[in-house]
Amino acid sequence: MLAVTHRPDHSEDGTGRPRETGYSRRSFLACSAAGAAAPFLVRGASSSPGAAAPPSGEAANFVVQPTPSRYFVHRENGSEEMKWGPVGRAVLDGRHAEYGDAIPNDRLYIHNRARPPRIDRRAWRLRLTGDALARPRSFTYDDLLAMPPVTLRRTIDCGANCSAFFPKLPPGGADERWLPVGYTQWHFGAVGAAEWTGVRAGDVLAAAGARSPVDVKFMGLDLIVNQSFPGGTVRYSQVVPIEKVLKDDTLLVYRMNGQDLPVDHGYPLRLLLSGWSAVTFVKWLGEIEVSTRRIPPTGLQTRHVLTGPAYPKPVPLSVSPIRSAIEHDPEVTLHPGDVVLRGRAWSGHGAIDRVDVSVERLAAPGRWVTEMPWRRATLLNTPEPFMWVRFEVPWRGARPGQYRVMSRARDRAGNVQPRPQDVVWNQHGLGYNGHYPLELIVVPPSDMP
Ligand SMILES: Nc1nc2c(c(=O)[nH]1)N[C@H]1C(S)=C(S)[C@@H](COP(=O)(O)O)O[C@H]1N2
Ligand SMILES: [Mo]
Repeated sequence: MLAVTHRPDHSEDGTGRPRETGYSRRSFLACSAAGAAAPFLVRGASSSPGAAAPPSGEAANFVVQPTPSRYFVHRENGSEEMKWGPVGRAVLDGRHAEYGDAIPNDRLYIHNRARPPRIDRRAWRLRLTGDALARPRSFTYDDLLAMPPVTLRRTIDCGANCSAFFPKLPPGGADERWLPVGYTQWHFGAVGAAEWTGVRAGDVLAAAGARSPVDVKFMGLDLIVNQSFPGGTVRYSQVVPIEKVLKDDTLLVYRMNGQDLPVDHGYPLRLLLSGWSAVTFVKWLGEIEVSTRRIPPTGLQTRHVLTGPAYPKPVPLSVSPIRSAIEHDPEVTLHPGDVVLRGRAWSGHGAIDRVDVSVERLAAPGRWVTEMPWRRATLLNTPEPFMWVRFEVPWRGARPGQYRVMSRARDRAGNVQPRPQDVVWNQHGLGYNGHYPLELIVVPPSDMP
């Protein structure tokens, strides 16, 4: 028997809110005060306009920008999931508009574990430190703007996207070691894509005179309250091997879809590692340590690993798995007749090669029968590496009923989304990429007045 009261020591649930210890007003204020003491911050996070400290007992809100419920599902504090319905709908806000390849800046999913630090970019500095640097130095925002800019179209996909679809326990049962960790239960929407502009990380390292670097540690300025770390707080950081850092498409990004990064997305500067899981895209960068030695992962990165009965030792999360999604919200109602199913597919291994879509019909409670066997979708634009591709498939003569729709993508490296029952379970719910069904309803238009 599993003791339900026991939880492993992972109080971090992916949102920065300790589960066991509670989130006291005092610890929130302590966090804000520490933030205000840092020289580059104008004010403590809690004093930002319209964001007073929460009344005691209530959780802090870690998201700054508005997240209207027609575009977002609130998953947890600091976890705002993108709704797929609007992405596929032609009419938005009464205007006739369509999403292009990119998700508009105010509609991209958000995954914050603390209130974003308030940063005055004139006072802000990016510090380059470490024993691999001949000329350790700081960069101003203008220093970075003066370097050659690079613009890339890239998907951004949370490692824990689709985590809600994992079985809560490993198939075949679990012992105490593998009790699941209560991270944010994302469905398909912890993903987006944008046009990112910034400078090459390699150019910045070169400007600081990097010699024989091995590992690079990217550190964010947000201060995360989490009682399972010494002092009860932790900074968001990621250690990345130099081979990845020096790739031409590894950027320090200051612009998203042609505009300054929004505060929630890392203003003024964030990391972009093409094809890697978005947990590595450190936001609100303040310091980069460049070392001639291996740097052990610290902080939350120690938990960004695949671990479970199928893993003899924990495997760090790096390359983002192949995934796809249909541009509908679950339970959405369609009308009978000819339907076009649209969606997007992406892979951290490279460009998408092919997508298939199938439809099943609920014939009796719990019994799904094939309505439309796997059918190859048309790709609506030329697949590019690390950028999602749009696809569509016709579903002719949809009859009233309850359905589930699945998409299954393949990339040019030959990776295919597995069947849900073949996805390898891991305790942190990372990397789920089975072709999971989206439930839809087809009903005739109502003739009620
Ligand atoms: N400093 C910092 N960087 C961070 C995070 C964070 O909490 N703090 N969250 C990470 C995670 S898990 C994801 S999925 C992405 C989310 O980026 P977005 O909010 O811009 O979509 O940022 C990553 N970078
Ligand atoms: Mo995430």
